[in-house]
Amino acid sequence: MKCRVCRGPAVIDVPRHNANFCAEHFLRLCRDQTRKAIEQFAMIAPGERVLVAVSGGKDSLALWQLLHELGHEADGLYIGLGIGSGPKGRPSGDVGYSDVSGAHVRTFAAERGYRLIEIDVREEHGFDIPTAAAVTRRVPCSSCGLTKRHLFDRAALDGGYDVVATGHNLDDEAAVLFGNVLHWDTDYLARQAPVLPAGNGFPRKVKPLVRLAERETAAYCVLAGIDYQVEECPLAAGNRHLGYKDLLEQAERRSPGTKHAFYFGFLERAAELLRAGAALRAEDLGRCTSCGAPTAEGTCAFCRLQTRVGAAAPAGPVEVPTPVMVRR
Ligand code: Q46
Ligand code: ZN
Ligand code: ZN
Repeated sequence: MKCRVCRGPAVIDVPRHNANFCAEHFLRLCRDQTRKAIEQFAMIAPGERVLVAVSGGKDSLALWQLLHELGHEADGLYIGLGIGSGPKGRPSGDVGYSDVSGAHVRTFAAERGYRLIEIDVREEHGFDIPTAAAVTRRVPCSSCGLTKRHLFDRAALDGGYDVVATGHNLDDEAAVLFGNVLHWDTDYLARQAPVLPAGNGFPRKVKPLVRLAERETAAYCVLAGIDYQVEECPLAAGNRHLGYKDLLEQAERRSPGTKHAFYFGFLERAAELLRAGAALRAEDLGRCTSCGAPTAEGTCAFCRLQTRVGAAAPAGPVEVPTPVMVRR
């Protein structure tokens, strides 16, 4: 197996590019693909300040480093969601998913001298995601996604950032697209884009890793020496989104390039038509009477969640419903 670029020994094959790469040229490929996505979709202009949503997983840490390598000013925001661990004052040694994820992010940022902002939902807003899921009786990803979106938007606007970047990769986007197509969810399809423009009180949101597959971001981390949270979120097990990923992976194995053709074919041929049909973020939103965030109702969904969970948080251990669906 030889590197396509230098003919030296290759360390990874990339079937959809019909090529193998050595470590140096694979890392370069990842940088080039990220730069290409940023330019292709006009995600980030030179000199703009980027806030990267970092979870401690491979995609977000790879993204953070890639943005620095490409010369962008990128700070990280980590949100402690309180997943997989007990409340404050728990016995020492009870370290859960969120604690481990946070530790990876802190070490990563400290080693590279990147600026990290942290928000602990439990400390600052009085609830955690397992409790919110138990109180609302909805899948955890529902209150989790809502909470993350709200806090990222707010932190970006408060911090004067031009754009929020997330680590969604090609597999993520293809799987979400697959789910939305299966249900012909035209509202979600109209909003599925690698760039969501700023407006109506929301910052611009971009996904610079859409040209990289999940396997490639993992390989990037290994080859670039990035130590990431390898565990999946314990609340994600069994959701349909993961099932769609498996289905698409089977298709990809039979026919390399399927995911890319599916997702980029949608963006090139169908997305514009759907957007024209939906008034994307066109409705005039009011402002939340409690926190000032944009909302169509008097109080925003995050403030309603916070009030509801705060008023109804159970004293004992929480029972979390099994997740069945994730939408992003
Ligand atoms: S952290 Fe939150 Fe994810 Fe866990 S509860 Fe679902 S949305 S799966 S990216
Ligand atoms: Zn090479
Ligand atoms: Zn609010």
